[in-house]
Amino acid sequence: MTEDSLPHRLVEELQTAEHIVVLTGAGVSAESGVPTFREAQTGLWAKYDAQELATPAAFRRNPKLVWDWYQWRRGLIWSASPNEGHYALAQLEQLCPRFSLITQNVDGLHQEAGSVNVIELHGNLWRNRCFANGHPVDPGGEILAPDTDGPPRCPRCQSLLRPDVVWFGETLPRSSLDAAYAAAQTCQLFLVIGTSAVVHPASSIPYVAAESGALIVEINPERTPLTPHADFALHRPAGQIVPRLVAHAWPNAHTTRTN
Ligand code: BV8
Repeated sequence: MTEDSLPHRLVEELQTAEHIVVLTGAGVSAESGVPTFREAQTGLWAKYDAQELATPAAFRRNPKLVWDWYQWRRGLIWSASPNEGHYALAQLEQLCPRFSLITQNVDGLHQEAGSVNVIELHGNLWRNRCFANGHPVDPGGEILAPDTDGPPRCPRCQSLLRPDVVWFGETLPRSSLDAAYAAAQTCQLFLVIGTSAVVHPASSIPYVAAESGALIVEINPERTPLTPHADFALHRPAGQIVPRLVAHAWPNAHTTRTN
C-alpha cells in the first residue's frame, strides 16, 4: 500500500460486511488534544504513573490526589472536541447495516460526535458514583470545580464520590463485556483503532473476532502486539485514515456533521 492508497479489498469488505465492529482506545482522541493513557503526563502529573493513579488502592490512600487527577483530565477533555476520526465512526454507524462501537475511552467524545450504540468498557469520567456503595451521583457543578479539598460526598450515604470508571484491579461491567464479546463473535469486519492493545480484558476482544472468522484491521501509527495478527495494519493516524476509508466505501454519502 503506497502512502496514500487504501487496500482495495478493505474498501470492498467495508461495503459488503453485514456487521462491522470497532474497538477504540485513547489514540482515537489523541488528535482532539487529549493525551493518551501512556503518554508522559504533563506538569503536576509528570511524576505519577497513570496506571498507579487509576486504582482503588490509590484512591483509598489519597482520595484528593486521585480526585484532582480526574478533575485535571476532565478539564482537558472539557476543552477538547471530537476529531474527524470520531465523526467518521459516527457516520459509519449510519452507513453500514449493523454496527457496534466498543470503546476503552472514558472521555465521551464518541457520543459527542454522534455515535449512538457505544459500549463503554471502562465507564465514563463524566459520571460519578460513591466509593462505598456505587450510588450513581449525577455530577453537578462540582464536575469541573478546580482543585478542591478532595472528592465531594454521596448525598445518600456520605461516602466519598469517585469517577464512574473501571480502575485497574476492578472488573468491567458484565453487561458491557458480554455485549462486546457478542459483537465480536458475530461480525465480518473488526477494526481496532488507537489502542496499544495491552490492557485486559479489552485486548482479548479482537482475538475473539478473529477466531469467529472476522477480518481484523488495525489503525495505529505504531505497531502493537496485535499487529502481526491483523489482516490489514494501517500505520496512520485515525483522524486521517478513518474518514478516507468511509469516503472510499460510500463515495455518495454526505457528511452528517452539524458543526
Ligand atoms: C480486570 C479507565 C479482573 C480508567 C482503564 C491478564 C494479563 C495481564 C494483566 C491483567 C490480566 N487481566 C487483568 C489484568 C490486570 C489489568 C491489565 O490489563 N493490566 C495491563 C497493564 C497489563 N486489567 C485490569 O485490571 C482490568 N480489570 O481485568 O479485572 C482482574 C483484575 C486483576 C487481575 C486479574 C483480573 C481493568 C482494566 C481497565 C483499567 N481502566 N481506564 C481511566 O481512564 O482513568 S484502562 C486505560 O488504559 C484506558 O481506558 C485504556 O483501556 C488503557 C490505555 O490503553 P489505550 O487506550 O490503548 O491507550 P494507550 O495510551 O495505551 O495507547 C494509545 C495508542 O494509540 C498507542 O498505541 C498509540 O500508538 C496510538 N495512537 C496515538 N495517536 C494515534 C494513535 N492511534 C491512532 N491515531 C492516532 N492519532
